[in-house]
Amino acid sequence: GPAATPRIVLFPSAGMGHLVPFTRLAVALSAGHRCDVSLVTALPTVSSAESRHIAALSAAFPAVRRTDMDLRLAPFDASSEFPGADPFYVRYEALRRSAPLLLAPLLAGASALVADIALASVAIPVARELHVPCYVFFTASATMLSLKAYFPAYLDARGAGQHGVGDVDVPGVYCIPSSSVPQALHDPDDIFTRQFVANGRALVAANGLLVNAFEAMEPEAVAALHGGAMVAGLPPVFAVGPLMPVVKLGETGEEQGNYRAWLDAQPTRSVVYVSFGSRKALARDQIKELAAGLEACGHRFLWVVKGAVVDRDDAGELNDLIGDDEGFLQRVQGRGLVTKSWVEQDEVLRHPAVGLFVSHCGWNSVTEAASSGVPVLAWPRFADQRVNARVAARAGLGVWVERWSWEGEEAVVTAEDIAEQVAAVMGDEAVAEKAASVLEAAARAVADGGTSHRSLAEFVRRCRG
Ligand code: BUP
Repeated sequence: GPAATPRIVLFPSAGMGHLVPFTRLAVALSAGHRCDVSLVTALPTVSSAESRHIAALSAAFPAVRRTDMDLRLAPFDASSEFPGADPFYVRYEALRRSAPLLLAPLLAGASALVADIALASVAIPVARELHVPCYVFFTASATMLSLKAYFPAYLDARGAGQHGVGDVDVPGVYCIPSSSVPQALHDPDDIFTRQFVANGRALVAANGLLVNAFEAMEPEAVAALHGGAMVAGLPPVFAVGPLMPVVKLGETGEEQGNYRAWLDAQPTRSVVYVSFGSRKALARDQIKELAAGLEACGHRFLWVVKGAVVDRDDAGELNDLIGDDEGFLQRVQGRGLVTKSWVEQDEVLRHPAVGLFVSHCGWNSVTEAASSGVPVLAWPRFADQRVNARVAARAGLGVWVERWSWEGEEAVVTAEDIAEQVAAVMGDEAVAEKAASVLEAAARAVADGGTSHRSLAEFVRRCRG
């Protein structure tokens, strides 16, 4: 008879950068591979974008069941313990400490747990106790997964008494310069570093690792992860990306949707789309230079500006946010559209009017650029983004101006510099052609018989047991 339907429990951490790829995975497993899928939703969510995204998922794909995890039932209140820390990292910590209590009841009857990388070291032992196989889903690049897996060995080899993080030569992948190592990792006591190292050490205890990446874009990293030379005892790695967008948040405010009509009215590949992701705001003086740079570059642009780390806190006026005391918005009216609302980024990137993506290189953004063939002008800001920017540039998905500063470095990137780089990349036909070839490779990977499609099928086969 037909093989049993695997029951897969997905356990994301916080932030759109994690939730979005988890919902894509949920739909790929449920609609694409006929698994019985439930998504653990820790409530209340940190941002309102997350709660809207979860609601939209339920409406569009009721077959993906929601299993709510009420964090108010956990005895641990992380916010008081880490005053001033990034609210998303604080939530990871709350989830990590609550998991032993709150996760176990959700695993009854499960064939497998797929836990977010940020929760790996706590989820694996909970699942093991219940004899449920535990897979870890890495929501960033395969190159970054290599760093995560190798980093504990790097620390151990460095020896006691040595401090600071230098260049990290990940065997078989690349020597990550100290300046591209996520800022937080230079501080061993940082909340992010502690989680990063604990989760990195735990990877060998997982039943397998899924990564939202594909072989053709990161051949060295995928090969090294498979090869065993980088970290002894690493479980099987399934490169299943780029996972395809499936859920739209839906209309929310009056600003929402305006950009669609505007984009429709613009010529083919004439618009520069600018966004730095969902979880950090640029410094005010940098926002000002960016505004002046976009004005000076001469091209049309759609710019999503963020004024706060968590969207619920972002009540300011657009004019104040961009420090617009000199009529910038009036001057660029018609040529530039500036919004602080959520846009459907994937839809924007697939729009024929868009010709360039000025991006912070959050990994989801890179995968969306890859699967829409839009070249990236990479301007990484923090965490894994310089590693991702290098991946994008090496794969031919665009250009990374390596001297541009990131968070914690003093230098403000000037308007002239921004205008010059944007104009140069917009005018470079070779860049556009290479990005189009990355799109072809991405499409091949996820098509029937492609490397990523086969990896996901193999993962499902293992879940069937
Ligand atoms: Br902002 C914004 N619309 O307006 P990343 C983001 N997104 O669809 P991040 C929108 O959120 P981490 C908007 O398409 C992507 O899927 C975007 O994830 C979508 O960056 C996601 O690109 C953002 O990985 O998260 O938000 O900095 O740091 O966890 O990678």
